Amino acid sequence: MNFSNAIVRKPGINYSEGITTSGLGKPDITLALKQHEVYCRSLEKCGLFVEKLEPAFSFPDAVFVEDTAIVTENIAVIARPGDPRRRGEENTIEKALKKYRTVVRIKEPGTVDGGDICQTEDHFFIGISGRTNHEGARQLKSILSQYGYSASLIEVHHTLHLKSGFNDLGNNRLLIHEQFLDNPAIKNFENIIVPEKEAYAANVVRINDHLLVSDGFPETLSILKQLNIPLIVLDMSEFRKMDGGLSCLSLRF
Ligand code: CIR
Repeated sequence: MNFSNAIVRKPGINYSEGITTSGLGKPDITLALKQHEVYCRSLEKCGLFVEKLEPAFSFPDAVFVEDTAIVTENIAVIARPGDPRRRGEENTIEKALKKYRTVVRIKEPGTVDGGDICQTEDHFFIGISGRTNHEGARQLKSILSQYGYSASLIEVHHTLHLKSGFNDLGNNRLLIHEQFLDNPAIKNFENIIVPEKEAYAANVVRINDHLLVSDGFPETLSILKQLNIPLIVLDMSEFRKMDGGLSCLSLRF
């Protein structure tokens, strides 16, 4: 998969009022803005044109744009956030995506968060989680199949989203939490397991020739160094405080 564009959204001044279970304390907005800026520059380094949306002040979690849509080569699917506090964010992203793709929507009673969707080439893994329900997954699978993509469902029990613990590394490799290892849907992949104490580090983002990796997880870093993919290591401290990871800060297509 080759990407040329990204959409991101700057964190707003009320960013710390978003949803969190992390127990890591209140994020520092000045530092979050700096980390976001470095993140955007890294996307540019990977060859992407980065469109930066202004904060959406009614939605403190709106910086996590990944959750609002699933963008493929031919179609953008506007998600329907699983947490009612985030519902409405998807409308603000629809406007931005319409410039690039035809858009279709996930409809009630379906719910889908983009963080539950992991693409590997022409296949999509759809996490069934506290945010994405079976009806949302059914609708998404049906839309994707009309555009030539296959999909399989993966139950997510221990994390917020599928991609909190399950990510594509390219070349038929996945970086996963151990909980997913026995899943028959991934038996044909080379599965690299993230050490339990570094669980957060499983959320990596493959962009063209690079891999974005979170700073502060030395065991995972040394595993990833062996893959011979140029790594970009980023400090994510202020996004982790709000349960966010590297992938959720952008839509890439
Ligand atoms: C939420 O709970 O929805 C946000 N505070 C974090 C969303 C993180 N999104 C992602 O990992 N894709």
